[in-house]
Amino acid sequence: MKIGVIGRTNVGKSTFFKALTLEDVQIEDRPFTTIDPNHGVGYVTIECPEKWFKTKCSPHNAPCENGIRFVPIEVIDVAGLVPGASEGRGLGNKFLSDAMEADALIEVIDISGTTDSLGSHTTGYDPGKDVEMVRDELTKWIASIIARANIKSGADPAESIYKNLSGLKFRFETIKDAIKTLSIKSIDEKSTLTMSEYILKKDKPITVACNKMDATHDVSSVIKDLEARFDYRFISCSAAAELTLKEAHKHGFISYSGNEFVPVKELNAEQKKGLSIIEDIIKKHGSTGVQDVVNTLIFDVIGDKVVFTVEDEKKLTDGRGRILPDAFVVDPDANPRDVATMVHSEVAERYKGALDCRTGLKVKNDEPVKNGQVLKIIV
Ligand SMILES: Nc1nc2c(ncn2[C@@H]2O[C@H](COP(=O)(O)OP(=O)(O)OP(=O)(O)O)[C@@H](O)[C@H]2O)c(=O)[nH]1
Ligand SMILES: [Mg+2]
Repeated sequence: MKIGVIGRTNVGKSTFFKALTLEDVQIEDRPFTTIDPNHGVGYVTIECPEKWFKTKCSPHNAPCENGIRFVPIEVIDVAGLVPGASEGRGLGNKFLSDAMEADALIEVIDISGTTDSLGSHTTGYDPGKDVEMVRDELTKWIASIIARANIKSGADPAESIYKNLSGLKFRFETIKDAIKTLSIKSIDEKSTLTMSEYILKKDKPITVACNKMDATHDVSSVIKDLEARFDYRFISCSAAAELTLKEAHKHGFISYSGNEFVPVKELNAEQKKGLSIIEDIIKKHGSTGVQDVVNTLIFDVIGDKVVFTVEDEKKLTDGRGRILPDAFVVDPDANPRDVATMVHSEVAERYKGALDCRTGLKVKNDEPVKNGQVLKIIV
């Protein structure tokens, strides 16, 4: 699973990315700070099954903090876009192909309305304009690639279009579905646009991170307005607040887990003041929202699941005696055999079945696994 962080320039994409990955990236209050994409590892979170099993985990691939497991996912932060990007304006459409490396997208918008369509300072800017712009630029750009497909008479149009879109991680099935469902008969301006919309919706699910909520007067009415206008999930967040807390935690000033933090070192007046502002944000909104954006995208919008795997169903250990060591993000329809493939190709080859460690019962080989399930793969 790879998530792309996209959006108009100067909305806080790199701040959001850094808050997830703690990679050292450039953040500045000006347009086009990011040019080349940044790659890192972020996490989706889920309750650790240790509590249910009344044990204590010893994680391997997915760290655990206060009963919350952090399951790794790849994240890319790309250059920002401006209106006309699909035709080369701003940093052009290179960023668009960088973003298509991802299986799903977090679109960051600035709900404080203090930056305009070109990323310059303003007041009262409507963030919905950016949602429209990003949707239109992505759609037009993909449509222009579909339009270049060289469909020879008698050939399967899906194959030519798929070939043209290669590297952008669209599925062949989706392209075939689009042609059938939309009854596409010819490649023209209208058909390429509707096809582009269809395949983007299916293969690049989006959740919108409504960033800078700390600088926004009435967050809920902005979100309500956006929800009435667009068919996306909108989650408010403050990437800057999350980044401050993660860095303070990393450097041993505070302990931050879940939606709470406590100082663990004597703090100076400036640090205390900064943290008290963030405390107010959390009191008002429940959290900084950053992790909620990721979890909403993974679990609610895509429907992916997290599955834990063990070798010994009684001790819940792997071959090295680590308790509940590994967790994987799997597709919505992944079955136990697919989970075995994620553990190791060798495990998949020797796969004989799987046990649900909570019930002790065998699970069906062709049924989708459940979120939070602990499986022993029988080999
Ligand atoms: N108030 C507030 N400011 C933020 C927040 N997140 C980011 N910013 C500020 O927004 C400005 C732009 O941040 P970046 O992360 O560089 O934005 P970007 O979208 O990556 O910008 P480009 O790469 O230039 O497209 C910086 O001054 C950040 O400190 C937030 O949650 N609240
Ligand atoms: Mg950036």
